[in-house]
Amino acid sequence: MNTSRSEELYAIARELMPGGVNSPVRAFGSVGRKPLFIDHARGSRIYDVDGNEFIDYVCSWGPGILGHAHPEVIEAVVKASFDGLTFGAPTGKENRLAELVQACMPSMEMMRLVNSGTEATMSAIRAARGFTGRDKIIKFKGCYHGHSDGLLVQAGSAALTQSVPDSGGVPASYAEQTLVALFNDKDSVRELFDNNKDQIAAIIVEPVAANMGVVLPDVDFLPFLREITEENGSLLIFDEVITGFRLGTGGAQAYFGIKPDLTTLGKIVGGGMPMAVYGGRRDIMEQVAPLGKVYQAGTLSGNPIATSAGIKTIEILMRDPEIYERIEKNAARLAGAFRERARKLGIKLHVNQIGSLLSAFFTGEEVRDYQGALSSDTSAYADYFGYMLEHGIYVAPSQFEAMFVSGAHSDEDIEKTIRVLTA
Ligand code: KE4
Repeated sequence: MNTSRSEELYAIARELMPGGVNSPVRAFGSVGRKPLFIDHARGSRIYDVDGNEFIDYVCSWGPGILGHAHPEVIEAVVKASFDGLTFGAPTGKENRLAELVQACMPSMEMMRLVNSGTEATMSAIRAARGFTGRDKIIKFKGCYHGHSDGLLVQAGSAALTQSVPDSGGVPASYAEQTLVALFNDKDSVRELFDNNKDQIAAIIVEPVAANMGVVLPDVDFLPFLREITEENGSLLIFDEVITGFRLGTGGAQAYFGIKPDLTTLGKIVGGGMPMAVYGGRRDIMEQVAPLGKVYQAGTLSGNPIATSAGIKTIEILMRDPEIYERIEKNAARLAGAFRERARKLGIKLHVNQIGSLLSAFFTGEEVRDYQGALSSDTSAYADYFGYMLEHGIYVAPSQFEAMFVSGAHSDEDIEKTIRVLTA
């Protein structure tokens, strides 16, 4: 496969940006290859600068549930652009987006629009601390909530592959306020509450972990988190940056029937534009400036272009709920193809799939927690990545990311992918 133009651009990029990228996972470091530079994308396809075409299962890490450059979303963005890109003042579009989010997730009684998932989780935690007057938070090893200082502790996603789960530059005094439990391990959570009585402001959790690869919650895990936070006067924050509008328009909170105190959204809510949301109980959000003492602000928050993309995306998902049945069916077909591959090639694979999210772990162990995910053979994953790329299929360049199926993936795309997987 010719990648000469990507290599030229990469050489230039490395002089300009750390690792030649604007987000570490894009550097293809954990799959031992040079990154592909993308020229354009449409529907289920992505095209690199050398003209190579791929079926895309990264979907920009989740936003692309409708596929790339959906005509209605592009039209909404172009139309809004002619009216100005940003005003730094309120617009009716922010009301419309917030109303749509609230209609889909009634726990979002009041919310604030921001520009990234990192901003949303950072701000949600500040609101939780401001509301409870407590400093400590609990996160889970291998879960990733963006790169704010206090959350870069035992983080997932590319932090996991860079073997710097604890990032440089984060003062120990910040990290000390972040307690780390184990996903699906109730005792590890109980122990932290027992040893930090009345000091824990909140638990923040990905209700389906997707940054150590996709790891599903045990059936009683989320109800347990809901109960133990209520018992201890702490808040439960669902980080639904990935699961929000992914597991249905109601996200994981509807899927599992758990009402969190606060929720963070990103990715799909902005339809591919820089847009994220944090919100939840009114009594908590009323602590946020200018109403309350918890300060948070943003020049481009709720800007008319990102809100236009998010509004249109959510309207399409609400108008067309059969999308969810289709992408879940296709994800299940791909999960079956991975299992068939394991049988045919006699390799160890453990596949987790929920809705249109899935991960194939190169391990013989069941993957229901961080340790299980880490038991994966990342060099086998790298070989798989290269094999798929050579066959025109673009999957995550890391074992510890999710595979995303979009509404634009056709039966032909799925059948081709199955053929390649089971060849
Ligand atoms: P952003 O700041 O990247 O918009 O969102 C941070 C974030 C928060 N919460 C969850 C559950 C997330 O998955 C993320 C970001 N996800 C990663 C990929 N797993 C983004 C890709 C990247 O870092 O380049």
